Amino acid sequence: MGGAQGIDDLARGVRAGDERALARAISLVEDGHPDARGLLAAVFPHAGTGLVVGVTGPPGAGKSSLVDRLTARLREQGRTVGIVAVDPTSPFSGGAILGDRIRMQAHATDPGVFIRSMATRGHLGGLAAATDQALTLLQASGKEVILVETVGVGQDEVDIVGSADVSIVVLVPGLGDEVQALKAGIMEIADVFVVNKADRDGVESLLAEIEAMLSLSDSDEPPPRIVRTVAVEDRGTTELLEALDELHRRTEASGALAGRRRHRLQRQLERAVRERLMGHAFQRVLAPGEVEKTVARMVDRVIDPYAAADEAVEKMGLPATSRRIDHLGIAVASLAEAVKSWEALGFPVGETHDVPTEKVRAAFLAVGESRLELLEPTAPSSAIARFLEKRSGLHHVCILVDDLDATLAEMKTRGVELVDEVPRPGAEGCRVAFVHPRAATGVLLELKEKTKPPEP
Ligand SMILES: Nc1nc2c(ncn2[C@@H]2O[C@H](COP(=O)(O)OP(=O)(O)O)[C@@H](O)[C@H]2O)c(=O)[nH]1
Ligand SMILES: [Mg+2]
Repeated sequence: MGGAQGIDDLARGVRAGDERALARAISLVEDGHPDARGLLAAVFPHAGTGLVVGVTGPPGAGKSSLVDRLTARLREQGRTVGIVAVDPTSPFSGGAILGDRIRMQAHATDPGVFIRSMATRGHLGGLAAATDQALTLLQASGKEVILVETVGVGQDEVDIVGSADVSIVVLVPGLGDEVQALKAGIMEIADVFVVNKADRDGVESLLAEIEAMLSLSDSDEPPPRIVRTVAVEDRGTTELLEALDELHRRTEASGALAGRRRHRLQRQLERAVRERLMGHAFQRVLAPGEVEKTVARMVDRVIDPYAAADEAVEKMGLPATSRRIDHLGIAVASLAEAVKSWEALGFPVGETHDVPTEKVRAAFLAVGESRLELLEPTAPSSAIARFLEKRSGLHHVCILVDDLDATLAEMKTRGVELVDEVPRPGAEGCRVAFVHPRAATGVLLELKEKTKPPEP
């Protein structure tokens, strides 16, 4: 396709609900085509409505059969439907999708239904990103309900189901420890449990298993509904749709639905930033030759993965970490005298404050982006008092770190002599820890965590 005109036409086609335009648009986003970006920008203002229903569960549970039956119900009510089958294990020619296609044939000629399967493609952002974009396109096309079928294995799929407006988990009796096996990740996000194939033995024990699992939850939310269905006989599907609609109304009224949608947008932002940064990284600093050289140094144990990442990030022109000098601490016998001296030098000194845990009184003065801290002991037992018995002047250097626990843990593995192995409360409500002067060329080092925004 070519240029802005082509994109405009395609966007118009999508918004009009044109089936061929939608199919082409979804292919573009799935392939990571350069035109996809402009297309998404054009339709984005018109997306955001249309209920996204995630349908997940093990292969063969009857998800496609349920989607088919729900679609029939929705169409009877005059509602338009989009169906996205996410199946990374099975490309287009795969058996499962083929089966779905045949089953869905009844809807295939209905202009109120659009059916599409997605498979993993190699481009950055992966399946979850491509699925989000397909949902945006389907919403922009005016589909009122969008059913997303996934088998719920792998992080991508958990992400997809987790960001649906409503999530259905489909289970069937007689599969043994299925509830146990699904527990990780998927069970927590279920809004509705469907016990499908309720024509089979073992329904009661599966229901008991689900109830037992739900009774362990400490959530304040109302517990998920459990609905029994026999998809092939179209039994229970009306109740299932009622449960979905009821949930929709309730979460819309409570604001929970808006919250989920905000969360989905936030994840899209994070994913897009990650994708952009990684694209930049692979182009600039992780080009094939560069990667090999760095990995060779890692193989030789010359550099560790984190230091290598710091190098790469620095080459991208970004600060590797936000470490910087927060302040220099100066021990003084009299704070009042020290304030006078520094103000005479032309540095206004801020308010005096007591730090009872350290038995000191302190005041800060700004020097550009950094600061000096003047420290006067308030008791003979304070560290500052003992320091002043031997000398005066520079007492410590304080460095700001992102993650104090991680910094301490790393220093510990390097055998650094720490005064504090566990952080303690310091001035200005921040957590701090000291490194022994023996480990830092004779200077007492204070590490401070940036737990609140730096002062202006
Ligand atoms: N006995 C019985 N079979 C069902 C039921 N629902 C679906 N099936 C069958 O189970 C098989 C798998 O169904 P399908 O919808 O493809 O499952 P999916 O892999 O979860 O999408 C098919 O042969 C269906 O006909 C049901 O409620 N009862
Ligand atoms: Mg299926």
